[in-house]
Amino acid sequence: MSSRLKKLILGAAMLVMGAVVIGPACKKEGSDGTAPSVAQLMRARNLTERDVSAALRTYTPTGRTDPYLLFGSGGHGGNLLVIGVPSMRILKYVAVFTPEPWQGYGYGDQTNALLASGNRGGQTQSWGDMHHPALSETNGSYDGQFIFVGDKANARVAVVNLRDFVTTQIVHTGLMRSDHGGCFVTPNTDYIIESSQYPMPLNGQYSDLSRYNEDYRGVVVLWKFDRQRGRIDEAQSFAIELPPYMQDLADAGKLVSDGWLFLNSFNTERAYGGNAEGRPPLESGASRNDTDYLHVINWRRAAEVASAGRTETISGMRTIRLQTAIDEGLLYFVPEPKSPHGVDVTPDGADLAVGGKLDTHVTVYSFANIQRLINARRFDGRDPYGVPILPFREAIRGQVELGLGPLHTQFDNQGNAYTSLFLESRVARWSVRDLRLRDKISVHYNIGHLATVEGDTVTPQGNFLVAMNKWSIDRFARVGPLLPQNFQLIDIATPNMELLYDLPIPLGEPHYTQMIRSSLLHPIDVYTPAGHDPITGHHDPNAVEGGRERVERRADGVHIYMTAVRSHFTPDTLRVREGEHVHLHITNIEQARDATHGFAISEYNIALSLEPGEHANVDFVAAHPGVFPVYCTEFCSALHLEMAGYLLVEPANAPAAAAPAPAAAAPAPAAAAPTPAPAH
Ligand code: CUK
Ligand code: CUA
Repeated sequence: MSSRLKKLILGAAMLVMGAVVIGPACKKEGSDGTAPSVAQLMRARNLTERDVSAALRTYTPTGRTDPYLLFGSGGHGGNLLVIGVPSMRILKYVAVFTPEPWQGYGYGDQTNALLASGNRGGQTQSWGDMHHPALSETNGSYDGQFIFVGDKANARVAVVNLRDFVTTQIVHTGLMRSDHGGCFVTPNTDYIIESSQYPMPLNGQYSDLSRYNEDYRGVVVLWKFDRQRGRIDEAQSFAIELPPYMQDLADAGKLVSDGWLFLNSFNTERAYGGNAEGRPPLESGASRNDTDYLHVINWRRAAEVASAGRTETISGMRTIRLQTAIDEGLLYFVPEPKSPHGVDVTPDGADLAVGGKLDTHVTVYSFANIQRLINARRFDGRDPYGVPILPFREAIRGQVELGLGPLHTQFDNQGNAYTSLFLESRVARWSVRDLRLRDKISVHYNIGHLATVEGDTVTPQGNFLVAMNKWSIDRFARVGPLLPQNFQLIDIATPNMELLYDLPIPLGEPHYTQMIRSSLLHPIDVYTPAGHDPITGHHDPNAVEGGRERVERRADGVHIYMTAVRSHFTPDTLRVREGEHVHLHITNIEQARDATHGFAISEYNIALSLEPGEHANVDFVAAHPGVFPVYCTEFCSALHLEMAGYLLVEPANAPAAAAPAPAAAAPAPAAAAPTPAPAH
């Protein structure tokens, strides 16, 4: 038993014993004005000693913070979850693919352009299906600087800067319209990897399904990350064409396997449905073969091949054609058992664990064996596209029988692996070295991914595991037919895994999460100096200093330079004419922690969140004449309700005499020069 647990149980036992001693003295529980004892509470709430012990392991008194943060995909909610562990308190939803009014994301300022950069096919994409977050890594360990997230629905990757937990970039390529194997990063975050899920013609053009084998393709994209700039460099990114299997989850090699990446696939049958056209439905068509192919890809060599120019530009992306990938020895296949799902590289980089949804085993491949077979060119034939296939028996180190529906695997610092069993609704713990099942714990219900602390890095931390369960059925009070998912916190530092806490997740369906020590993150509290644009990461050229507020009419419309500070906007009367193009430049000049102001204009669908020191630029056309209240949406001070004003949109046909003198609109000296951008 760990000493941590002993202390906890001892603590709980003392509380309980104390309660038992004091208990009888207190006749009417709590009725004499004293707080009920622990024993009384346990009786009243029908709690066992085990429940109390679980509570003591998660309860976090006010003012104390969590040692771990869980970054969870928000599924088709499109945004990123940040949850403290072990308290399981939800700390933040970071807006990424979906407009989010609290953060003013997509409601008028420069975030509109950011969201619009994720539009595809000339179509506004106002949601995403976020599956896999990937924290940036240095030498295979999380470094707490960035997190990348993938959108399965529209094949997009977004960059979130963990300096301020703000989305700064969204990229996509015409090579794919859905992704799944991604994001994940190479051990120094040189590349963020994204692979397609549902094959399609890489040029994005129409081709009938009857031409599936010839025209449809999978693809893996290596997005080059420029850590200095905190941005993906699209020009330095490249792709590798793959056969039209359904590429699935993926992981990057590390330490001994650094330089390689591994993608699962299913549907090597190349079924494509058509159940009303005399063909088998996709689900049965794709499950006929006993094995599918694990893709083994030499990404470091691929990067050399791409820089040497052995690529073709397709849909605007440098692409290594399938034949080139085969000729250059970049791509190999190894069979993997029926309907594989997760592939997870062990912390030492030596082995890969693959779960087969329709198999009871996790198959453990040896990277050394794979290399030996590649170097000896020991192939068991080739797939229909000429990709060499390595012999299964010689590539694996062994198989562990775990139970029904193994999906994903994580690791701890004691040599254990933890695999989710979807069909069985359990987590299995097994020893990586001897491939032996140690124990299992039930979860509720239908677990998908699971996360241990830094459990996919070279430095896993152990202690806690979070099971991400798809169904919650009877775990929570009834709220109608659409139920939340259930994140369950499990203590893995105990001899037997113990379930501690259920957290309902009432938005989207989370898939993967990653858990990191909070101490590795160093986010800022305010933007200093004031006038910062969180998306560019720079001082905004339109930033406004106190006393320099002004109104300028230019060829492109009216520019109103404003400040926000407790408890007023300056100017607070915004006078414009109907049809005028309005540019608001608003700086929250506060430098106090948590001194956020909102900025909303009725009817114009404008809602900003201005964090201390943040600058926002808003563009809109004053299409509707009238009187529109403008107010702060954050209860920022005792005079918050007074932090308001008016947008006056004067009708176009109003007599000229009604136009106000400029001085009335601009309290700052009219001659004030634009604020120079201070050195940053
Ligand atoms: S997938 Cu959802 S449970 Cu997209 Cu990682 Cu396995
Ligand atoms: Cu500012 Cu309320």
